[in-house]
Amino acid sequence: MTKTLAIGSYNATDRAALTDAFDALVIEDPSALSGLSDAQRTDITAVAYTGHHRFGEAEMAYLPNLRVVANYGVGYDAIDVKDADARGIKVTNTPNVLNDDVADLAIAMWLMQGREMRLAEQRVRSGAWAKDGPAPLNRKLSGKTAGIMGMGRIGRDIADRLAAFKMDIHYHARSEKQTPGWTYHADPVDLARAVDFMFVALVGGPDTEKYVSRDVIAALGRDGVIVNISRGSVIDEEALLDALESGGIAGAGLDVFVGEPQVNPRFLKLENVVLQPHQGSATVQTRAAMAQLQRDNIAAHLKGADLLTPVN
Ligand code: 8YV
Repeated sequence: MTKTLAIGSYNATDRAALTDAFDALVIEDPSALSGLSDAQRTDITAVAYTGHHRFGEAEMAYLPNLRVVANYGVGYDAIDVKDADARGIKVTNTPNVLNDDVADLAIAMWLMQGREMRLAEQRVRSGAWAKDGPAPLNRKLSGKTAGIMGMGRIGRDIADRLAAFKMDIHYHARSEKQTPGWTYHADPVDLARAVDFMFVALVGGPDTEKYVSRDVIAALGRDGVIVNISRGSVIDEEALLDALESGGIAGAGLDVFVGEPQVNPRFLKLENVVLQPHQGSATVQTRAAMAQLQRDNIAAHLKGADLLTPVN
């Protein structure tokens, strides 16, 4: 019997790597735990987890000898770490290997929305450019003021990219960080008030639910653009939609949504939003690196060695 259970929807390459390396049992989502035999469940000591279904006490209770949950992704908000702690279960994630891709997409969405490239491309494709002339002028982006909400590894990589656009960089985090002269704001509303564009790079989970609140969105103002590459849950989505519909802010670039992959249909009617299908880390190279790091954590556990990237 195998000690490793893979839970979630893996691509063929990653699924084969898990079964080749660990003879892993694979189930599509945690609801299939109840279908495992007693012998299968008691043999499992490691879970390779991917996806956004909740994995907490109820799911852990099916696996009495579980010792490690190795998450595929840097965000592990689907996994209840408090429940894991209570059972002496370690949780690992896949930090750093995806920073560049996620930061690149944040900048791409900012440029696409800020320079209204989606509407401009429609003007070319529809023939309106030839028929009605050039698109209306849009606004200069370089040299303005950018705010990073959450100065972790990805937030820092976004800020480093923005420095190349000659931006005045401000940020909010739980505490002030060592930075090359960026302006710290202890309060998220103060940050929003001070910047033209806001990049949301917060850790998902209960502590950051709607952290980008209606007040934060209002403080960003009518010319503001919000870019979110973290989790849909960190923004008050109803407040964001109200502001986008009313002109309370100019636009947004969103790679993550509450209830994804189902997206609030109000977003689909908006012309001032760039919508992406949670593809921040979705390149061949980065997903391979994430999968390898997930497997390396499981291999370390099975050998009794130190885990590479524990979060608890
Ligand atoms: C992946 C992510 O889309 O790393 C994360 O937290 O959100 C992305 O890299 C996701 O984890 C894959 O399930």
